[in-house]
Amino acid sequence: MRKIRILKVGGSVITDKDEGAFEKLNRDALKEVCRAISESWDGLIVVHGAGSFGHPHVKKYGLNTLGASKVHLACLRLSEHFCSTLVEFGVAALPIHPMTFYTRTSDLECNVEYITRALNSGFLPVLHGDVIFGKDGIEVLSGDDIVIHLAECIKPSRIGFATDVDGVLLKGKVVERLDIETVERIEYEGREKTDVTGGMLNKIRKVFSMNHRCEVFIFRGDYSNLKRFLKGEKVGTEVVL
Ligand code: IP8
Repeated sequence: MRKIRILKVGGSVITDKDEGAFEKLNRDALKEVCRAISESWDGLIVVHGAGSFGHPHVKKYGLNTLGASKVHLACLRLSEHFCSTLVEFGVAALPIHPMTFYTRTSDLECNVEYITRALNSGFLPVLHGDVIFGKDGIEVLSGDDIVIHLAECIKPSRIGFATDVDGVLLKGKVVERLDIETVERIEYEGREKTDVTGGMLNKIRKVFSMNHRCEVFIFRGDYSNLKRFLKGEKVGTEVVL
């Protein structure tokens, strides 16, 4: 059976997320990401974050219907940038927008069959962080949650999280193999004493909560690291499940 891989490209890789940035694309980084993907995308699913095309909008507009509309449209603009850059590199990118694809009643629900069909037809499915109809109204669905959900349904052989740091850092050094004991130590020592940020800790917790077992890597999303991940090599921090 063909091996499936899921790659999450953090919003901080392809957009400028600095304080005050509003819909600022990091065009050069996006091109490098798409160039790496174009060289090995068989059985690949891409999920990208919203970066400065989503988070500042939620803050500014809120999540009432008009706010959600504006947030969703900004997410669509980033998806359009991502997918059209992939197409420029010869990749048959198929944008899938969570607002019209996912809902949450108690759990997340979507038509997973559609994604496997897209893969089997030779498309590269591209999903992204978005707003969705949730349990009690509109809610934000992060790209990380999409990755975990798809992993449980589609059972990939490896998952990569391309971020703006070299991996999980402890005392300034990249942790090569991150097991649950190390995570518990980080939590025990308190994250103010480590350089593991709240966002990273959250991501790690989500990965460890997954039932599906596969290779998971967290690494800086530059061209050479992405190539290594897509070639099946070890890169950055390996999360040992
Ligand atoms: O950047 C967040 O997705 P993420 C989506 O993957 C919105 O966390 C709308 C802020």
